[in-house]
Amino acid sequence: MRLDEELQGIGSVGIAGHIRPDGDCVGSCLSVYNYITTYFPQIDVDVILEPIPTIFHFLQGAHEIKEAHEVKKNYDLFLVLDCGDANRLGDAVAFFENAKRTICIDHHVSNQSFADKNHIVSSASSTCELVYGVLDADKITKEIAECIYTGMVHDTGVFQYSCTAKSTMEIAGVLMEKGIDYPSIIDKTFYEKTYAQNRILGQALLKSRLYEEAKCIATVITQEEMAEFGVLPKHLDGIVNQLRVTKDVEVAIFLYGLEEGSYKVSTRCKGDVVDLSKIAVKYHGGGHKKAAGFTMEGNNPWELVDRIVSDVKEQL
Ligand SMILES: [Mn+2]
Repeated sequence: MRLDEELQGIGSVGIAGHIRPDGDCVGSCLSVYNYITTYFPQIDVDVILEPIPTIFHFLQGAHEIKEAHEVKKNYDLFLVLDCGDANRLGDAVAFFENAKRTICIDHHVSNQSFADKNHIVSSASSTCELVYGVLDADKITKEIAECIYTGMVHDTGVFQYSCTAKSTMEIAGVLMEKGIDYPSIIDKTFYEKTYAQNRILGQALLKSRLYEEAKCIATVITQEEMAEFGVLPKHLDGIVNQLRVTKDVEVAIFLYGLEEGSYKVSTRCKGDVVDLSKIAVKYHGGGHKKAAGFTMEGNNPWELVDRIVSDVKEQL
């Protein structure tokens, strides 16, 4: 797929990614947005996402992102990036349904190719890596490079997870030559945490429990704890990864309270023994073999943990 070709004769483009946008979602949406505004100024283009984490506000176009309720339009072309199914678009799903034509670019293994045209590569490190492949490399500006690089950094855990391929490093190398401040992007968007975030991480680790002869680790953060520590759900990124690096642990499970009686579950694993995307699909979520998420209903989060652990046990 070449984006330049897909844009021929198109008057308006909407771009959206998944709810609770992460680095790859924001990076892929904004890289395409900046590419279109730079090289196709005649096209009317919008990015529609839920509010993005402030760490990504430095990216070009971040302040032009719209929320679904602000937009009343039908697009000629609607681009769905880093989103495994239409429901994960949240309120932006209406634009997807009303668009004349839709394209999905994604790397979620659970993606069922739900758009008119689909470019799905589940082995790709990130949607940003796939976006790089559909753009004209010579036209990637420093600002576009920052968006793509940020997404790659976040979905690879700074080029560490096994999804990181030779191509990932080669593309990152090309992006570095565009003059981006890569040490700062990594530090400011990936590693830097607020004092409150470090404290809630400490709380999560203190409460963690081991299961299945210490092959599984799980922890829970309730809504009450989030209020007590002064954090929001978006500040809990990184907790499940810290659980994952526990010595000898295969699977890490992290739950946090959403509204009453509902919990968001994030899971991570190390080896090839467990396929977490299968467990996520069972609970109507999605993701990858080694990183997946879903929502569960229940009043006792530790009982929910028991259910997930028994799902893991079936695969161990
Ligand atoms: Mn992604």
